[in-house]
Amino acid sequence: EFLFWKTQRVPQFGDEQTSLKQGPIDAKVTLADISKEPVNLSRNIQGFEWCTMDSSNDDHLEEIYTLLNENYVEDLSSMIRFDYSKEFLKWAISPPGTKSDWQVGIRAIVSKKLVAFISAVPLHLKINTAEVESVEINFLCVHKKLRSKRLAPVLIKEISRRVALYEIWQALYTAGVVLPKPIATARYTHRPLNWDKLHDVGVVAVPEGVSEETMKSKYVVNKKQNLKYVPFSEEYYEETAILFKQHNQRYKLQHIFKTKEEFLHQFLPIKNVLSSFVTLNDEGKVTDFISYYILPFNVLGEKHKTVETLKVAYLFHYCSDCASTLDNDRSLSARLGLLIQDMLTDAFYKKKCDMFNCLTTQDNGLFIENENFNMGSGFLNFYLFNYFTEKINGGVSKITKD
Ligand code: YNC
Ligand code: MG
Repeated sequence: EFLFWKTQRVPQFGDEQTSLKQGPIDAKVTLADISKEPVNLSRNIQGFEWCTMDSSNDDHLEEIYTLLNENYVEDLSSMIRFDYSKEFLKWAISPPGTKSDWQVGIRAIVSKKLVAFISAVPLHLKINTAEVESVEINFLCVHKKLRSKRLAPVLIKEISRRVALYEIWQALYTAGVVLPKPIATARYTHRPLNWDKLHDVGVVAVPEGVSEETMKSKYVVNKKQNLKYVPFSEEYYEETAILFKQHNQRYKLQHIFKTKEEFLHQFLPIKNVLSSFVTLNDEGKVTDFISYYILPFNVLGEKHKTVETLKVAYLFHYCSDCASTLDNDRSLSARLGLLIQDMLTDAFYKKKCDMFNCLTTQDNGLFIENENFNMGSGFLNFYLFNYFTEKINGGVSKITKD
């Protein structure tokens, strides 16, 4: 059990409470301890070599896209698989401060085919009251034909080494699988938008004794938005950043944005990737910010020849001036309800999304039931590398684009 993870600086299952409440698991490791040579690959596989990818190079981006498109995460029944678009990948793996050697690949030496990938991006985390300079690890992928050869541990060790060379010792990552040892666990919830199409593909079912018509009418999406929106743009940066900071104080695990450049990279709208809006009051002051990203899915298998892709919207970050005090759940709940309904409208009618997903993170518990989001079968576990903290139940506002 966990032969690899047992050797890593992560909290282990069964470890009893230590006197340490929060902090690095190993604070003594220094640059001098880090190898300047890449991790040995030939013990696991012959005929392959390390490479460094660059998502701003179109050929590299195409290769990463193809690897993930054919081999990345599938749902449990292998019915649908993520089809991250190239624009999405570029946005996700190259925020400001990205290092040129943090997009790591493995290639076949002869054919040069890319067969594995892992990436790191810089991340300022706030965990309770502590600010922790870290990275986020994502898009770990091994080609289906090279599974079970312990390449995942090799990729993880190599990215750890390349991150450590910049004297960064902490990381955040999320996974559907349970590993030692989650600091928080969230659940996916799903709000059908295009119910007919989802029903055709088989991702929504009709409960016994309920008619299809009843199901369809339950998920009708308002045509008209409740509030007035403008797309988020640079002119709203100052006000939105202040609101964002204020709202996020509610959460124990937060992604913080230290520069304007970082904030704009995350939140400026990108066609077919990210939608983001602010609402303004009569004086033109920003009162709310809300965003969602779009992920296409491939429908797998022979059965669904007519529908090949699904477009799924994922709620991303938001903030509201209703969250300025701590005992204001009722007003925040009402405002979030309006904001979410409006995002469903935008996602369905303007962006042609088929489903709207959100996690049970942030303040999402305030609207999930009212707005007809259904609990899904998928969970997302949050992990910290080389950092100990007590379990965070609720109060997560870090979103990991998976
Ligand atoms: C996973 N998702 O337990 P033990 S999420 C971490 N994250 O180790 P092998 C994972 N570890 O149990 P395969 C993992 N999945 O012996 C498996 N493992 O200790 C562990 N899928 O390795 C597993 N992408 O190579 C076991 O397994 C060991 O050939 C087995 O490859 C696994 O991006 C994988 O789901 C996931 O491509 C690559 O199945 C493959 O099966 C695959 O024999 C489809 O590995 C795509 C998929 C994962 C998405 C993600 C976050 C990754 C986080 C990695 C951990 C980062 C740690 C921090 C490093 C930086 C430090 C600093 C500072
Ligand atoms: Mg393997």
